[in-house]
Amino acid sequence: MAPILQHLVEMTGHRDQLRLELSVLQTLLQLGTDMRVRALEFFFADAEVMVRPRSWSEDGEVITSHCDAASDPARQTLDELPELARCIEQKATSAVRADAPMHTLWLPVWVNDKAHACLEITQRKAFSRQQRDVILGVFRVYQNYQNLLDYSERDALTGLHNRKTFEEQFARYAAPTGDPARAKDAPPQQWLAILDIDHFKRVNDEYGHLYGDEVLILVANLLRNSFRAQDRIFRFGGEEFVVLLRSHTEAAAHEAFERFRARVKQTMFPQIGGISVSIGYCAAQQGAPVEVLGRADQALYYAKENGRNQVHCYDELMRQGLLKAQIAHSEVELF
Ligand code: GH3
Ligand code: MG
Ligand code: MG
Repeated sequence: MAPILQHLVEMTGHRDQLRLELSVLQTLLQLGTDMRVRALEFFFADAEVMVRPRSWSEDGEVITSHCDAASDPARQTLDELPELARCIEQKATSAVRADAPMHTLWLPVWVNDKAHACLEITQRKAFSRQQRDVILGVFRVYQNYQNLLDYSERDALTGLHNRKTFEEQFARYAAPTGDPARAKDAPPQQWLAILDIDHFKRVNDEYGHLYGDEVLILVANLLRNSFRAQDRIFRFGGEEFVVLLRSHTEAAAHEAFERFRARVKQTMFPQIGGISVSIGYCAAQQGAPVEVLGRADQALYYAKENGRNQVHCYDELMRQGLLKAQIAHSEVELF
């Protein structure tokens, strides 16, 4: 089989966005000599669009960054790459820069009118027509496949990540970030929260399933607008959502979840009026995903048992001895 076909077969065999990205870079590397490729990630920081390399080629190998986007020393503003900035603004499919002796080709990855990432190819000679055609062909296969993968990872109603993707993202997200030897400050801690809409069954019973669905979509939008781009939000099923949040302190994590709770409480939902959410969260560093989820769930259960519309931290409840008391109580009831 021709090497390029072999690479395409390998590329479309992946079920994970990051491996797919590494694989497309590896494929592109076959299309020229003396070529360098990078996958750039776009993100917001300090009200500016930033760019940073997420993975790149080095001596023919493709490697990926272990840095958090927001604290990546290799980050720069999009304005520092004016050709690319113009391309994004015009929603164009590609941009080039001939900065002798180097030639650069950028291919933004568009998803629903938004560019989240961009492939960058740099080489010493100008891109020939034929070379560009092949590169664009590979890129289109990549983009189609990526869209398909993205679709399978999202919940159809809210567009949030679904439960299927949680474990994989948890492993990547909860792992320590950056090189601790190089980091000036300690990396932020990870927190996991489970959010559950209070008395949601009543919404369905009183107004019907379609109105219930509308509430779920609006709550998902509130979630997207309330947390930062580097936080991860999932719809876990029904009216339950999970947030993976980065924060240096428990107090700051609490504040973020509390702000969200208050925001839901203040929101008027069409026809239905007000609703509320209960939130349980815990530190996410220790244990398998199921153990961490179990701890957050205990804190959520405590919130539900104590009047709903509140935020509780598992670690704090343990410090206060409140969860032990509750478990002992339920054991008495059980037996
Ligand atoms: P609590 O405060 O204890 O959480 O009460 P609740 O009524 O929210 O809890 P319960 O788990 O009993 O009810 C959840 C309801 O969510 C039941 C189910 O019909 C509804 N539900 C689950 N998925 C969907 C969905 O996709 N759309 C709609 N409209 N309703 C859903
Ligand atoms: Mg529930
Ligand atoms: Mg509920």
